[in-house]
Amino acid sequence: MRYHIGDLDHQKLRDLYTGMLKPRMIEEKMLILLRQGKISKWFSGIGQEAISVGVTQALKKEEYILPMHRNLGVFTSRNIPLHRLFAQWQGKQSGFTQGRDRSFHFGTQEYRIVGMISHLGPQLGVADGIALADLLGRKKRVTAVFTGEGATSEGDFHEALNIASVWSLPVLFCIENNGYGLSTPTNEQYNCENLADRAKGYGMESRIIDGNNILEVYTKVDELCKAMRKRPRPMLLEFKTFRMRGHEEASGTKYVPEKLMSKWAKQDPIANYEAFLLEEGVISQEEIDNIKAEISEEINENLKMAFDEPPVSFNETKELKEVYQEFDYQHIEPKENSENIRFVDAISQGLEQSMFRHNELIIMGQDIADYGGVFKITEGFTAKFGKSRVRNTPICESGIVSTAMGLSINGMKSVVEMQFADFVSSGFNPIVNYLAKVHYRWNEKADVVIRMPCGGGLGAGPFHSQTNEAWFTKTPGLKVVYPAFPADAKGLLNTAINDPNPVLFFEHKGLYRSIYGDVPKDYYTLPFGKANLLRKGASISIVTYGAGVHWASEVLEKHPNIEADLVDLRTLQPLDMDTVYTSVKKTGKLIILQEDTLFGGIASDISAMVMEECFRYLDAPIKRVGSLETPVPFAKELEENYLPKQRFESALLNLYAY
Ligand SMILES: Cc1ncc(C[n+]2csc(CCOP(=O)(O)OP(=O)(O)O)c2C)c(N)n1
Ligand SMILES: [Mg+2]
Repeated sequence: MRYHIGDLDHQKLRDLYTGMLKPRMIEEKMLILLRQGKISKWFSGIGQEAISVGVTQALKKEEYILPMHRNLGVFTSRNIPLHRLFAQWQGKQSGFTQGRDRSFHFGTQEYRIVGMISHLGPQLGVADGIALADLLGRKKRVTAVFTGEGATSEGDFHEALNIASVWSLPVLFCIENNGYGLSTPTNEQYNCENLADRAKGYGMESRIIDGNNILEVYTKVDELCKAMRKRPRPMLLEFKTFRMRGHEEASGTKYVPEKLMSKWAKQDPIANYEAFLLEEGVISQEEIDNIKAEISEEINENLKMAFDEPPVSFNETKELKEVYQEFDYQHIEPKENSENIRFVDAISQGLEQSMFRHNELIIMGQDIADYGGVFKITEGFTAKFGKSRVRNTPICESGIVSTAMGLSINGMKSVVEMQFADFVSSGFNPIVNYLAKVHYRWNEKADVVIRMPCGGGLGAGPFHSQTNEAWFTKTPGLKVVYPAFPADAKGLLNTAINDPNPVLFFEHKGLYRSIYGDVPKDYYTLPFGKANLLRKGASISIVTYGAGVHWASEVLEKHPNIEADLVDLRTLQPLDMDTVYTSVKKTGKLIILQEDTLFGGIASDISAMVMEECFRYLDAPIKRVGSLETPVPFAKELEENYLPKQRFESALLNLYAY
């Protein structure tokens, strides 16, 4: 291995050595503990330390870094107290997730580290968002993100690189090519010579770096970071290295040819560098021994602290509470001066007034800039807020939701417009795994609103008509809003944007231009978790939301003799069950109407909860009405019969007569 000192002084040369030694010695200790059954899983980065340490030391401490599962050297280079790391691995309170997540699955704002989720790929888009926030804030900072070569096969990798290139984001994409993804060798993973070559296809620069040579890693990354801070742009780095141990310790390395192993063993980043430093007289054997003794003592002391800490205790209230970031709702009363506008205008107005109110808010979506979005909700916005805050995105929902997550981590708010709610399936993973879980895991907020133009009745077929709220009401950590009237839509959207938690905001397309209402002109907010009792009647309770509210109202107009409570839920998470219980206790009969197919929808849960809470008040079985258990059909005749409106009318009459 050839080392070029360049203009690095002795202190720096020694820092790089100590920097690599620490994670190596921690790992060696962990392997012993693993054999003694004192810790569980371990993902080893032995042999790859030069990458984590070289990259982290080249960054400034205020610059974010997003490591993966083999990057212990990132954490140690940011000087995290070791007892906290050990406590994290043991699931203890003084770790970073209070026992809620394992190993390196955590982040810490204090050390500007954003840890991975198991799904690997979303990490890359999160780096885009962090870098975008820095870019918009003119901070002249670089964000570094790691991936293994295996995870470069994920769509998220391609989406993140493309976004970074199109938006000139200063992201250092670091591929650690260690020869294997679990048991899969590189030739079964991709079919090009160097992964760095892919950069050309995204219109970005790249470098191939010897990942086992600490001086090469540090000097090249340092030079590139300086250039990227000056002229923001992404960079793809392929570090050639090798995974010297099993994917995780227990799985072994049987499938790795011995020749390959011994070839790479000779290129150990620490042994070679140590020999070089000794030869150059930069360090003496005595100094090395002292450094090792110091690190060893630090490890042992900190391990003792972690082992001495008692296991975490369970407190149900606390567990449930910390799924969400606390939100101090500020009620801003609607003023008198209203105008009669459409549902679509009310959303546009809420969005516009929120943009004026929050300088840190940006909107992202397909065709939303000058074109104004397919439903024209952001028409005219670029003239008012500029294209840096109203951003057209490439077609890559997963990458953009991850970017929104990164913006939030770096202090911004965002609204992401799904062109149609159906397309959220392409961004599903970061929503349910990253945004939803991040507060519970490491106390970080996901200040993101995802706007969801949804619903049927427009002859738009199976891929432009779904109302998929049940995909999200199922997942703890998300809030789900589903207004039925223009004034509610505006006030609830404003609240969604103020709320630091991730909110799925459903907007029924069928209501956009058909429903008018008086909407206060000025900015105002409405609280989540408060249903609206639209009509009062003593004999039956109708609970619904979205388009269902209008269908139920029409049916009630047709049958003025039916004395019904009509409850518009308005938000599904949080869900106002008190209003439902109060109504059912009064009427003794409940019918729940949802537009979604019936099975597994929210109507079923409401029914179950009412059964548990109000059984002795019920005079009849609870009735649920929803769409047919088929995809949403296109032809008018089929769709009319798919949707539950007609079935609702007969079900209501039946239950009323029960
Ligand atoms: C979406 C997803 N699919 C599969 C896995 C299981 N898995 C975890 S790590 C891994 C291999 C990753 O290989 P690579 O990206 O090369 O990283 P390395 O472990 O070599 O550092 C696999 C298959 C996962 N965590 N997430
Ligand atoms: Mg790999």
